[in-house]
Amino acid sequence: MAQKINVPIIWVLGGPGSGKGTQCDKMVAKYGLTHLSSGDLLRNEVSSGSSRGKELSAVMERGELVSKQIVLDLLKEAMFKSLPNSKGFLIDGYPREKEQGVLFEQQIGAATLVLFIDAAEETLVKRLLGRALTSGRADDNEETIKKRIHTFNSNNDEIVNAYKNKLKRINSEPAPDVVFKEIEKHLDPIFLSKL
Ligand code: UP5
Ligand code: MG
Repeated sequence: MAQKINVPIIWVLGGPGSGKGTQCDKMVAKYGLTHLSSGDLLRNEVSSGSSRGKELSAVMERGELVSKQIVLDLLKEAMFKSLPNSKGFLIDGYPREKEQGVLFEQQIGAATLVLFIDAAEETLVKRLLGRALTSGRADDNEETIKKRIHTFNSNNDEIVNAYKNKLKRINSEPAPDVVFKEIEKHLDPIFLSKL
């Protein structure tokens, strides 16, 4: 790939319902970053009605992971499209397995920082069941939530271990504004230090 990403790339990891999207919205508001949610990119593909979208929706409703190359291609396309105007990227919900991280860094660029938004399993379930009342997401039901958590638990330790040098664990049990204060400690030095 000829083009290079010359702005910071932040991966935002965390279990389903941990608050990745909530915290990314806050980071966008404060730092003006480009937020790309892997799940949203996949849901857009599903709502396009394409035949690929139909396959994706079945996998997502089982709480499993879609093929690595599909997610990577969607991310790559979205990143290079917004690159001319971007101060930095928030890659939300990615990587979800170690190999996805390896491919991303080979094909797109190195992650500057990895944020792990962390909350207990009971908290994840409670939040997602709350969100289910209004989200309209096909995977916000008790059975799929269990499977999503299982998929997350099967892969996350390996990712945390592989990226421990640049990973910051953020306790996501408190209220969103309190969680964000923790995140600011890591992002201010990257984005507000050009004095
Ligand atoms: N909430 C948030 N923070 C709170 C706080 N601190 N205190 C109290 N409440 C809080 O938050 C969830 C709910 O909790 C909201 O109601 C919020 O108000 C409240 P949200 O910010 O939406 O959490 P988030 O972590 O973004 O949860 P999400 O459901 O989006 O996480 P998932 O990881 O499950 O979903 P995603 O969209 O990333 O992926 C969906 C599916 O896509 C996957 O299951 C998988 O099938 C597929 N996928 C792949 O296959 N490969 C990929 O690479 C990516 C996705
Ligand atoms: Mg989300």
